[in-house]
Amino acid sequence: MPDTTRRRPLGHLVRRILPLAGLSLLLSACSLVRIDNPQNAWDPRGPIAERLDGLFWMVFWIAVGVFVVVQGAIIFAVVKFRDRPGRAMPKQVHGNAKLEITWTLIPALILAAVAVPTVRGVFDLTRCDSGALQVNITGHQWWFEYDYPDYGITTANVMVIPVDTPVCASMTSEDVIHSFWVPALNGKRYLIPGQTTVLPLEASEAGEYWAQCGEFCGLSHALMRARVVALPPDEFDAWVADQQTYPAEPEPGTPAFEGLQIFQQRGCAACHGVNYGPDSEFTNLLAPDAFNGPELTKFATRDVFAGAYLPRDGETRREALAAWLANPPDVKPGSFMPNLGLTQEEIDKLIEWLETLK
Ligand code: HEC
Ligand SMILES: [Cu+2]
Repeated sequence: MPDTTRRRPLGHLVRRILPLAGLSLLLSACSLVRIDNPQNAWDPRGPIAERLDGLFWMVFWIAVGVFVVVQGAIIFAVVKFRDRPGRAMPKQVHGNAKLEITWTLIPALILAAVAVPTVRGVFDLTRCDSGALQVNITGHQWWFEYDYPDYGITTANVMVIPVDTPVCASMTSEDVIHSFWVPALNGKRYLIPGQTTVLPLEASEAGEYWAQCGEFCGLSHALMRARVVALPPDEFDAWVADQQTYPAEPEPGTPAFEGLQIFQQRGCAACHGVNYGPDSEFTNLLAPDAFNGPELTKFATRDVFAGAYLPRDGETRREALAAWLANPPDVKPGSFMPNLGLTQEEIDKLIEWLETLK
């Protein structure tokens, strides 16, 4: 007979503790205390996202209640009716119509109660107020374009909105299905070629909100990011006024001027629009609709580019631009901006010029 009274070996203890320690580590990783994650869906910053968040927590606490009651009943039954020597079979309830109707009805009522605010929310959260600021969003592999039809502004990557103002995004895609997701402001919604979907957004605090394409859309899907910047109304008006101006033309003989010439000679203008205004001696360089890249007229006013992926952490804007112009598909796999085989000198001049576009 083995001696069962001897102390348990240390290995046994470790085997028991390790999974528990692992589990608590895992749980702390998704801890609610850590809300500095910029794409945290539990950190609403506007009335629409707050409503979603409220729905989530309502369902969560109802589920917690159900869990506690059901698990409690199971544990109670397991302990109370456990098999013991000499114990008779407990009373059986199978076929008890009253009981079965009760425990079918209770979950049905709970689900109905959850359904009312949920279904109402589903419709409300995809409908715009009539007075909302209109922004048209077009998805491209792999960046978002924003048009403000009321202001005649076209921009990319950074969507600027006024704080405390309902915004209505009308969205479509030029290529494949994308999805626009700003967790702090609303849930995600598809951008579908040939269709228009609608996503209301509203920020109640000024700030920068991170967004991400939420639908796998090809090689650089994970690098298809965006920023939503919410500004106080006066700063928003100033932004609009600034975006409506044309950039200053570069002085002939400067590196920036040569950069503009390289832009024209190297075929960049086939994909990118740059507009110096109707009175400019430079031709209006607006790109054709087909296969277009981001509008560059106000490029230097955007602090992130290439789908809000650049500059990367620890990289200056110039370093990021140099890496991008040298070999875009190397920076963003599959990028539809080709490697144009630019020399370092051309890249430097192009950067000088690009930074005048404000
Ligand atoms: C065949 C089309 C095409 C050509 C030619 C092209 N680009 Fe691009 N460019 C793109 C596309 C598409 C993107 C967006 C890529 C992404 O973010 O995935 C882009 C992005 C950029 C960006 C970042 C803009 C932003 O706001 O995100 C800059 C700057 C840029 N291109 C400059 C140039 C310059 C300078 C040239 C010429 C040397 C050039 N491009 C030639 C298609 C093109
Ligand atoms: Cu996408």
